[in-house]
Amino acid sequence: MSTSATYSRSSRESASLIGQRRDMPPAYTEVHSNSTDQILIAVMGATGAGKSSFINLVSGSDLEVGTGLRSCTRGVDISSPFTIGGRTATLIDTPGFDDTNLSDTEVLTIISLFLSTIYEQGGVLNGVLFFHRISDVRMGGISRRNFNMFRHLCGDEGLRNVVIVTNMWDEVSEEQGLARVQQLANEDMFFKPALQLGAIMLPHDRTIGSAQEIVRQACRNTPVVLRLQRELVIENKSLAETAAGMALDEELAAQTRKYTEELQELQAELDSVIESHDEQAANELAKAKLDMEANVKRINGERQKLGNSYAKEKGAMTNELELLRQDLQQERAATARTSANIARLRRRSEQQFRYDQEQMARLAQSATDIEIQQRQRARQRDGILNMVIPAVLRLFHYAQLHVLRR
Ligand SMILES: Nc1nc2c(ncn2[C@@H]2O[C@H](COP(=O)(O)OP(=O)(O)O)[C@@H](O)[C@H]2O)c(=O)[nH]1
Ligand SMILES: [Mg+2]
Repeated sequence: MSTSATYSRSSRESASLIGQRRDMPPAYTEVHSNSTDQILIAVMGATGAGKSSFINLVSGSDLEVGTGLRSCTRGVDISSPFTIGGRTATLIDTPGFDDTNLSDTEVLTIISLFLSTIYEQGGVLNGVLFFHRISDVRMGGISRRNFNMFRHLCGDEGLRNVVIVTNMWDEVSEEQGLARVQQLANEDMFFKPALQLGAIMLPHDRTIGSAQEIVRQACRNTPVVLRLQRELVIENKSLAETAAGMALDEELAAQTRKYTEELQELQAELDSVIESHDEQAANELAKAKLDMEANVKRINGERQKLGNSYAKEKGAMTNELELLRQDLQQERAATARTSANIARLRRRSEQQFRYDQEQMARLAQSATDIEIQQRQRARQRDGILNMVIPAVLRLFHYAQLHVLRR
C-alpha cells in the first residue's frame, strides 16, 4: 500500500499550511501584470526534487522526467497552459543548482534570462514553488545550496508568493515526515526565516488534488517582482552585481581559494618526493596536481562566465526577440491584408450576386413584359380580327346583295 494513503487527512491538514498568511501589504509590486485570468508560476528546487513530475501531473504536459541522478530539464521548460479556477495557468520548469548538464553559472544565467525577459515583456509571476523532498534525511548540501540561491533570487519581497512544496511523502513514515516538517519550519538554518517573511509550506502527496490545491494557492497571490528581476531590469545591474550573482561568485571564489591551497600543498609534497626520488609517488602527485589545476581553471572560467555570459546571451536573446517581433508584425500585417482582400472579394461577390439577382429579376420582368405585350398584341390582333372579319363579312354580304340585285 502506498504510504501516501496512510498520510491521513488530519495529519495532512496539520502539515498543510505552515507559514504566515499573506494579508500583509505587497512589499514590492509593479504596475504591469499579466491579464488577470493568466497565471504564471515558476517551479524551482534541486534536481530530482520532483518538479517536472508535478508540472506534468497538474497541467497534463509531457515534460521529461528524470530516471536516475541525471537531470533532464535543459534550461527552462514551459508547461501546456491549463485551466484552474476559471483562469489559465502556465508553469515554468527550471533547472536546479546541481544540474548534471549545466554548471551553476549556466543555471543562474538561464533563470536570469528567463526572469528578466518575461518581466520586460509584461509578465509577472503569481507564485514560485520551491520543491523539497521530505524523504531527504536532512537538508543536505544540495538542498541548502538550492534554497540559498533561491532566497537570493527571490529576495525578501518575493517570499510572500512562495510555496515551499514538500513531496516524496510516500518514501517516509507519517511520523518521520511530520517531524521533518516541524524541524524545517522551526529551525533558522532551514525554512523558518522564509516562513516568517510570508512563504508557506504545503505537502504534495502526488495526487492531482494536492497539486491543484498548491497551484490554487499561488493563484490567490498578488503578482510580485522578484529581487533578481528588479536588479536586472529596473536597476540595470549586471548578473554578477545581483544578490544571487554575488552569492554564487562568493561560492566560486571560496572553491578557488580551497583548490589553490590544496594545489600549494600538493606542490610542497611533490617537491619533497622529488627530493626523495620516489618516482611513483611523484607521478601520482603530478597527476593530482594536474587535476587540481584543471579544477582551478574551470572555476575561474565559471567566474568569468558569471561576469559576461548573461550580458552576451541577453543581447542575443533581445535580437532574437526583436526578429521574432518583426516576423510577427509582418505576419500580422500579411494576415490583415489577406483579411482585407477577402472582405473586398466578399463585398464584390455580394454586389455581383445582388446585381445578378437584379439583372435576373429585370430579365424576368422583361420576359413577363414581353409576354404581356405579346398577349396584349394577340388580344389586339384578335380584337382587330374580331372587328375586321365581321366588317369584311358584312362588306362581302353587301357586295353580294348588290351583285345579286343586278
Ligand atoms: N517516490 C516518489 N517519487 C517521485 C515523486 N515525485 C517525483 N518522483 C520521481 O522522482 C524522480 C525525479 O523527478 P523529476 O520530476 O524528474 O524531478 P526534477 O528533476 O525536479 O524535475 C522521477 O523518477 C520521478 O518519478 C514522489 O512524490 N514520490
Ligand atoms: Mg525536471
